[in-house]
Amino acid sequence: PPHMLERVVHDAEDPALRDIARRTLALSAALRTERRTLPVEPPSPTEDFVPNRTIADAQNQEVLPGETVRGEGAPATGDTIVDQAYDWLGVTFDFFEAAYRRNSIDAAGLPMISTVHYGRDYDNAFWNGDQMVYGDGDGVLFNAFTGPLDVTGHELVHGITQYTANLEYYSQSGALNESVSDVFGALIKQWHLGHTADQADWLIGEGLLAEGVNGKALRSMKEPGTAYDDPRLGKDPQPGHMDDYVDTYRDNGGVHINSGIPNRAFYLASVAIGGNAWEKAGRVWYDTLTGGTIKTDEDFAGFAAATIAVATGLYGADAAETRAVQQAWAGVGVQA
Ligand code: ASN
Ligand code: ZN
Repeated sequence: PPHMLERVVHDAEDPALRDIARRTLALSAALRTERRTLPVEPPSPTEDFVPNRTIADAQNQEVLPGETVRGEGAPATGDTIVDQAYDWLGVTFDFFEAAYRRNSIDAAGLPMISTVHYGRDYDNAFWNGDQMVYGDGDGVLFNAFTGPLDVTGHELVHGITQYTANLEYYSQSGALNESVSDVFGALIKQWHLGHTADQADWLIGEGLLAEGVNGKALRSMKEPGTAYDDPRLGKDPQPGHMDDYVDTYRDNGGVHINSGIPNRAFYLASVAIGGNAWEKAGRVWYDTLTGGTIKTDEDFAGFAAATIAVATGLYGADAAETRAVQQAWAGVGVQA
């Protein structure tokens, strides 16, 4: 014990013995310091994740991936479509690192590939299982699909879903697949703009509709069904409540239609919780998507129950956050 060594240091006749005691005391003091400082050291590495982007040009053909025109770290090309695709992939990558410490699509730094100038007057963007693809739009109904940040976010999140919950792209699980792409697409935009849930517009694809089209965006998470109403496009077909659920064989069983219901549930939970939506509601949805507890053919009720279980684990059963998630699902008519 130290107090005995202390006595030896002061009282021992033999100078060699005093010296040994002094050194033993010094060593044990050093060890006590070590033991005290070890647990406060950060438990996990804090290395920065590094994106790996490739932008390819299909040169108005429907070919994939096309010619590589910009790789990671390469300077801007001067083609605003190419450079926009590159920049929005960077913001999307940074969002997942900053908000959820996820390293790219597969959480292991998967290279991100986007093909632009796909087809001629091509009015869509998609994830094909391996990469993102963007049309230039026809300029009459749609502008270029590389324009809105949340469209890039939406397509990349199809990749994240593929590597995690792998929600089947049909019926309710397909609408959930569509919805989580909209949820994180919206959150990426909110994070980039520094908008709280209250400040956000909750629109998907704002700026995508060409001039002269009667509408404000592709979808509205706040008010599904109100994004556009144009003679050429028709009216936004999204419901925001189970009472208006659309039973159809089209669109893989209405995956882009009934996604309005879980979209609105996320919006309701976010505004009820308040603050930055990516922090709490987003964390609940992210952990639900990636946590391995939902089935590939999960329905709305099962997904809702999973979000409530995640919120309960994060915040507690009686927490305001958990009640907000429960009430959000009840608000769109989903019985969890
Ligand atoms: N833009 C659509 C989507 O990402 C394309 C599609 O339906 N495959 O869902
Ligand atoms: Zn989609």
